[in-house]
Parts: sequence; structure tokens; C-alpha cells
Amino acid sequence: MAERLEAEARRQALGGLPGWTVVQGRDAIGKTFVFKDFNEAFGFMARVALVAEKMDHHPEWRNVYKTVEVVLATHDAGGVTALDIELAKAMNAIAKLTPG
Ligand code: H2B
Repeated sequence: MAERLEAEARRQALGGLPGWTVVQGRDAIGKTFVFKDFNEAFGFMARVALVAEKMDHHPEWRNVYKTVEVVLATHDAGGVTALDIELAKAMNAIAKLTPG
């Protein structure tokens, strides 16, 4: 099972992840993605869902119109692991591919 990242390792990993921050009150990271419209937001979610399923690592997220609020944590480990960093990187890459 993936190990929880220590605070310093997590801080360092977040340095390479534009827009991602530590979530207040729990061991998790988060980012709010804002797209052009609902179509772009949902397209992003659909692409991410395929990656998440392949990784067997799934986001906590909430969509309101063109905004997608994402929280990543590894539930089995009770905190942030390398899997969350990997999924966050994939999300940033997919968001860049999404026009708008
Ligand atoms: N997603 C996340 N974010 N954390 C997990 O610990 C996790 C998961 N565990 N997706 C996976 C599924 C596990 O429940 C299955 C059985 O592999």
C-alpha cells in the first residue's frame, strides 16, 4: 500500500503542482478548476475518470456548472500519498488539454 507523505515531501511535491494546496483540517490536497462552461468541465471529469479508474485511485469532487472542486487523499492510507500526487499531475495535464 502507498505510504503517507511526510509534511516536507508533500510540500516539495506541491511545489511542482500549480494550483494545488493543502486542505485545511485534514491530510488531503485540493484544487478548484474553472473552465469555460459546463461542457468543458464535464469533459475534464470524463477524461479524469478514465485515468482514475485505470489507477484505481479516485477523486473526491464536486461540479457546479463550469467549476470542479477536487480533493485528493488516499483513503486506505488516511492521507496524501504518491498516488494523489500522480493523479493531481494527470489532472493538471488534462485541464491544459481542455480548451477554454
Ligand atoms: N481512491 C482513493 N482516493 N483512495 C483509496 O484509498 C482508494 C481509491 N482505494 N480507490 C481503492 C479505490 C480501493 O478501495 C480499491 C479496493 O482498490
